[in-house]
Amino acid sequence: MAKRSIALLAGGVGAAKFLRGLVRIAEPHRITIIVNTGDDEQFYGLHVAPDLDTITYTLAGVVNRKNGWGRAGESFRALGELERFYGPAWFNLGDRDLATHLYRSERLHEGAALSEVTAEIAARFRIKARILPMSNERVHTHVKLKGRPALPFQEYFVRRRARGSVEAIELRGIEQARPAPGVLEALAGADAVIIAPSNPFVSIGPILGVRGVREALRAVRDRVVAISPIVGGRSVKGPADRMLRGMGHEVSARGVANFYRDCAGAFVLDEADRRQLEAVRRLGINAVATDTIMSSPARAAALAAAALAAVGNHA
Ligand code: FO1
Repeated sequence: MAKRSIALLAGGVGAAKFLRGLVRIAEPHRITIIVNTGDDEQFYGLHVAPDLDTITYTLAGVVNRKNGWGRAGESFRALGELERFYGPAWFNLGDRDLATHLYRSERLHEGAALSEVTAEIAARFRIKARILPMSNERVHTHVKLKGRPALPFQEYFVRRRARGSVEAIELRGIEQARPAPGVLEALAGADAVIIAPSNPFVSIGPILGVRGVREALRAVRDRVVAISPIVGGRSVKGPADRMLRGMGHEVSARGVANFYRDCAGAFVLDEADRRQLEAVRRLGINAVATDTIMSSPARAAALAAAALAAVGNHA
């Protein structure tokens, strides 16, 4: 069991899967998870924070395992009633999940910061790891498709099923966003900083865009390891491959490593991409190959151990 302190930069489902492994080899109370909030959206007057909730529900063991998001054993009766007033729903908010959004929204309305509310929710779910939103200020990710105006992220991802050629990602509000309390301290003080195998543009990109975060990572670059979400030229899940292509990047593990080269000293790619090790090393990054497909918590734990070892931390 690693006694070291670990910071994880996280999006939603991929990062949560990775965490199921990380908590097997590292003490949860030594883990700080810095979570993307660019995907947050208002529905029915409620503040929904999908990535924060995916991480929380996964660590609490109450996530819907099939989807990777939302609650297990969920029902959708309230959503059915909401459709009476608002028309057909395209974003599936379950009855149990709604309780979290109601609580969060009420507390934000009272003036609490998102980081405070996130800690309260985590405590109610008896989570020992520290979960931090990247910022208490609102950042709203928009996706610009070819020939169309930019869409809010959830409209692109869920309503349009991530179809279309992505030209650019807009992180609205990013210039004003300050890191949430504890974010920069966690990065500076960690024995290892792991960039989860999440989408580099819409999951990790917003976190790196928050004032001071990229600089904080550069300062500890030797302790930062990123994990490729691209295997064999395709994303393991989601539209990362299409985004890389659409925005003119190489669609490969090397293409992702290049994106992180200034702030990550180490990079984990899949065995299937072993041939790219030398090319990544030529970017000045310590590259290692291992099995990155997290088909079970045990495999996710092995991946977490390989990532820690790449920055000199052994589980
Ligand atoms: N993803 C979907 O593909 N369809 C949904 O209806 C949906 C609802 C949803 C509700 C709450 C929540 O926390 C997440 C939800 N997600 C849904 C997942 C979410 O869109 C994405 O996983 C993240 O935003 C990307 O990390």
